[in-house]
Order: sequence, then structure tokens, then C-alpha cells
Amino acid sequence: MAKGYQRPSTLLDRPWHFCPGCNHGIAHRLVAEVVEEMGMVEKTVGVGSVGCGVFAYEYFNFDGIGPSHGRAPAVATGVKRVLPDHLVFTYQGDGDLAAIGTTEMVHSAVRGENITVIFVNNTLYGMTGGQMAPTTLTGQVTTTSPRGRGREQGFPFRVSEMLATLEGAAYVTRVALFNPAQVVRAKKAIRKAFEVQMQGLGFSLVEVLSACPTNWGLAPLEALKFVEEKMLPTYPLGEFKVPEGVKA
Ligand SMILES: Cc1ncc(C[n+]2csc(CCOP(=O)(O)OP(=O)(O)O)c2C)c(N)n1
Repeated sequence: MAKGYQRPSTLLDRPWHFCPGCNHGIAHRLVAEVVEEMGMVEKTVGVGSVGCGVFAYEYFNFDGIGPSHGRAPAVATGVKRVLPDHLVFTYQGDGDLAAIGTTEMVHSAVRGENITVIFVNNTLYGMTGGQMAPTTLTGQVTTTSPRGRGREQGFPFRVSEMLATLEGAAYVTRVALFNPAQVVRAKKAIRKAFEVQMQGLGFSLVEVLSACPTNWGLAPLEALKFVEEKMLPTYPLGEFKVPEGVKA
């Protein structure tokens, strides 16, 4: 029988450590497929994060670095400046990128560093037990906002909208993975971000809305519905910035 799909050579053949229904595995696969399709296997450096994506280097079959919490864009900056012909990306959760790592993320965009950030937003700190993050939705219950995020805990941080205001940011988009059509769109966005980088157009970021069934206390299918019904009103999908000359 003909195989309709096979694992890209850029993903190693080992079981995920992710919880059932977690979207990190899909995000990993999309990145791996794009690297393979662009023929960049020998010239890619992935810079990981601290969080559920911490074992990225265990799965990707290309070079990788494990930086300290939130510092991935600073590390990627150094790598890209030394190896400008390489594809350099970070892979970060919202706790890593939008809390402890806010400075590195914002200032690499301000400087217009020619790197790509894959930003996996699941609205909380997944790895450490579901604590509130800056991206937690208003009213959302987490282990550290048991009555729901209220006025005292501030408001959801719209990273993509903010970055789109910066001159150094070339391509900024938000995608999701709650159904197959969205997964196809997410892959196209990752490809576009990587192409923007290889054309030297500046900083690119793909925000990926991602389900966390374990910490949301939902079954995997309910968690996909949560992304569509609860996350989209706060985090609308779309391209917030596209460089001139690149098709939107
Ligand atoms: C310096 C430091 N502070 C705090 C922690 C604890 N810690 C580990 S992962 C994490 C947050 C992870 O959340 P996120 O980045 O959203 O990724 P997710 O696990 O949800 O994919 C935190 C606070 C740490 N490891 N190091």
C-alpha cells in the first residue's frame, strides 16, 4: 500500500514525552517538515526553551541549543550573526517568551535580528503545573488564579499585536492547530517566516495557539474547542505584519 505520509528525516524516531492531546508535537512536526522541504537540514540551528518544549533537541534531527529560561532570542542572535547563511529559530512557550524572556524577545525584534521565533501560546506555564502566565485569558482558572484571572492579575498580553508595531519586525503572524485546515495554514506561516529570514528581511515570529488539555482540565477534543471558542476572541488569527514585496 502506498504511504500517504511519513515522518520527515528531520524528526528522530522516538516517542514524544508530551501529554495526550498536547499540540507541541504538531508544532514540532511542522517545523521539521519545513526545514526538510527547504533543504536546510545541514544548515539549521534550533534554539529551545525551558518549558514543555525543553526536549526539542531530543526530537529534531538537526543542530540545537538549550539556553536558559527565556534567553533563546539572545542566543539565536549570536548564532545567526556568526552563521548568517544558517536558518536559526527559537521555539518558546508563552511563559518562557512572554514572562521571564520578554526583554530578549522584544529587543531582538527592536534590533531587527534576522531570526525566527516559534511562539507556542497555551495560556499558561504547562511544564510546572499550569500556573498563570501573562497570556492567561481574562477569567481563566489556573493553579495560581483559582477564582479566574481578574483585574488584580492584569490583562492578556497580545505579543503579536505589540511586535507588529516595531520597525525591526518583518513578519508577525498568529496561527492555530485546532483543525486540519488550521494546521496547513500554520505550516505555510512557518515556511513564510523561514523564507523571510533567509531573504534577510528581519525578525519574524509565528505565534501558534496551542491546546494544553492536562492543565486546562479538558479532554483533548474539548481542548481544541477551547482554543477555537475561548482563545480566538482574545487572540485573533491573521498576519499582523508582512514585509513589502512578500505576498500576504
Ligand atoms: C530561572 C527559572 N525560573 C523558573 C523556572 C521554572 N519554570 C520551568 S518551565 C516554566 C514555564 C514554562 O511555561 P511555558 O514557557 O509557557 O511553556 P509550556 O510548558 O507551557 O509549554 C517555568 C516558570 C526555571 N526552570 N528556571
